Amino acid sequence: MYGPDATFAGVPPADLEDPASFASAGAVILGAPFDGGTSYRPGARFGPQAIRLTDYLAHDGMRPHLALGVDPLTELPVVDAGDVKMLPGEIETSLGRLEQAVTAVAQAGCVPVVLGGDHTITFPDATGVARHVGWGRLALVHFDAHADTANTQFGSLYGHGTPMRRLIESGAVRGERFFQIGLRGYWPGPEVLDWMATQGMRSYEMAEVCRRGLGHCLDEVFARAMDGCDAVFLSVDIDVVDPGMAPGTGTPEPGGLSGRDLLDAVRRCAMELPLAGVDVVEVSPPYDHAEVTAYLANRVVLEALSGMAWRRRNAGGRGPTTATTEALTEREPAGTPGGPVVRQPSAPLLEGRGNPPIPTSTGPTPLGPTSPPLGPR
Ligand SMILES: [Mn+2]
Repeated sequence: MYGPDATFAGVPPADLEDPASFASAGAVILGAPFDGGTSYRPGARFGPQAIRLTDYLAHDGMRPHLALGVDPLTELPVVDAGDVKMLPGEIETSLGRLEQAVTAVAQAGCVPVVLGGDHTITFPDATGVARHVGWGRLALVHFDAHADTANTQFGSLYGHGTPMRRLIESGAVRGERFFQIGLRGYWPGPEVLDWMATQGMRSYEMAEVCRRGLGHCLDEVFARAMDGCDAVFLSVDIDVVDPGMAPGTGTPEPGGLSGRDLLDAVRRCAMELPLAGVDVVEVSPPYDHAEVTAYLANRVVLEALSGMAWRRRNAGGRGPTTATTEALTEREPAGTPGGPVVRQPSAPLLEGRGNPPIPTSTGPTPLGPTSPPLGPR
């Protein structure tokens, strides 16, 4: 909607008006250029453009993932349906259009990956996916510095501080299958926390994440997420990362995850859970420096897509599994017999590529103490 009409990493374009253009895609990128729900700094309307364009690699529609050994853009495959038209100042019309777009993509059997936009958009995003997966059958994993569970924001039901409350109230997502990771700071107050507890939400504040370890918290989330649910929506607010590593955002809260933490966590979510929808929100380019935040968001999208492609490859085309990475790792060789090679992310990078064995000889080293002097100094 703003700026050049480019697709994410150069993947083929699709048209929401023409379902055939995305029918065979595994994931469809959608832009949600909306910041009418921000409570402080605006600018997230430029997020989709920045997430699509910020890259030092060619926009060639290929991104072979080193650790996972998949190219999600060609394997899933991924297409980009452009931006949904979201008008500044017309919040309900804008959210309605986005919900319609996400629903259409989900009902075509594709995973919508929505580039925000402020966090208001998760209400229509997860609602649209729940319409396809089943009302109350969609778990939600939410990375954020903020809970976004206020009842109203400046008196409005819609804004970036309220979407999680709207999703639980409507029943699209049940409170007890709503998992929040990375909360911190000075909001919300006791009344809202009481409401969250009543709904059965599980919210990991940063002090708990640091004490118990992010990996351990994720294990706990993964063990519960699929109980009574059929799929998961992943919502990533870039402000879950420390403002030192993600300064370009509207409501920065110091003391967050590292960029590395978030990329690993998103990858694990996509590898270990059957994702049915993703959004990456709150990138505000006017407040960014050296594109630090836009780069991170671009990579968050790629980690999610790569994890999904890995999961699909690991299942050997037999559909989603609910096994954990640990259980999957035990299955050696991984994948279906005769199926594609499945890389374990922590295996040595060049393993299995015909590299010669590491020499064990203890002969003289070329520059040891007995080597000739380098000459006059
Ligand atoms: Mn948020």
